[in-house]
Amino acid sequence: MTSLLIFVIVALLGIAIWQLTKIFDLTNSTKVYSEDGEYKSEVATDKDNNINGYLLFGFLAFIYILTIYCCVKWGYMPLLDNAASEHGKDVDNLMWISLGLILFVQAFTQFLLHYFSFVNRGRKDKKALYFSDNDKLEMIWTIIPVIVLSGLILYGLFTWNSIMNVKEDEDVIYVEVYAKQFGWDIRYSGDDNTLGKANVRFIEGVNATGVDMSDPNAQDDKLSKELHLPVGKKVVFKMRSQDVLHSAYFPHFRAQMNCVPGMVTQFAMTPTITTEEMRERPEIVSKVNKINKLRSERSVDLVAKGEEALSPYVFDYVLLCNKICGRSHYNMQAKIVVQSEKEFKKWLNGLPTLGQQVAEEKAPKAEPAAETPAAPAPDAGVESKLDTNQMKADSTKVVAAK
Ligand SMILES: [Cu+2]
Repeated sequence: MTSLLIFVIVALLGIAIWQLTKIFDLTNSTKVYSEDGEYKSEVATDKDNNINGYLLFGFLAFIYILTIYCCVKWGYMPLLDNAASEHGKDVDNLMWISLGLILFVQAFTQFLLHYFSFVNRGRKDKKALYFSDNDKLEMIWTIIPVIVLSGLILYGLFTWNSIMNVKEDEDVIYVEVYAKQFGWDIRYSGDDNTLGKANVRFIEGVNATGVDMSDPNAQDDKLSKELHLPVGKKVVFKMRSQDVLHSAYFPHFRAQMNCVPGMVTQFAMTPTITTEEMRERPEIVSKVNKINKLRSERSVDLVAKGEEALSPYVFDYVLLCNKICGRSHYNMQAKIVVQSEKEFKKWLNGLPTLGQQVAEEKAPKAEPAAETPAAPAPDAGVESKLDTNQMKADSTKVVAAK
């Protein structure tokens, strides 16, 4: 790779020097003599201009063909037509409209650029017209983009507002998404549908998200490593971060919100397709088959090397981190399960409440141990230790969920 790069650089340098000497020749004198002393003009003739004019059209055709080829070859995006949330369709529409507009403007302006360059190519009897400005033209190319862009921005703004607006009387459930290097903790608000207050100072043992256990609303809160959601029900996510800036990204639901240390951010959405339904969609089935074909090919090599074969891939919604937050950022993910409300309730009822978990942890053991240090969170490695400054900064702010 390095030798190829060096070769390319040397070749480009050579071309640059060759072009420079040509320019130098031109500026020295317009009369250039060939080796046998014959006069050779370096000024472009009508024939040269015609050739360049047609080459321009050739280049325009190349751009068009390349664009069409790319759209056909890579334009099929099964996941872009399968938004799994109510507002997802609006986001996708916005995306398609923007893409369509960009494609049209690109095709049209490129045509204008090449067409006028061709029509006004150099000719012996033609003299270039000089003019410093043209008000009419400038009005046209200012007003049209202003109208189009304003339309796009307003459309985006209204879409955003309708997504972000949660009415007071709406029937919603509150779920906390807690980010830390490098994993997610999910907290459900329990029967009272109210998340207990929380602060990073209260993190201890099973209380991995720092819930203030003196808050009555906190007792029935429930912690989980997986994010389960009932289909067709609006969920209001309250996002917090323990350490650095993270971003909760739900790609299949077209949702993303930053998790900022020291404050609570919010995003609301309604999942519309259960995990099971999504797995049965033909687009997803073919995608999964493709992945598994690659995996089985890869497994043959692995087995030959005496290693374990890869397990088959099954589609699942994922929650990812979309801010580069440290060394293991790439692996900061959690499984999302969208299920019927009945299944969801059954799953949620099976979880112990935080009040129970904390009481259990604090219950006197058979052997009274000397002061037990706080157990690290299940997935906390060296990375997850807060530095003292961060700790201080966080504890000065009262971080209250909801
Ligand atoms: Cu992260």
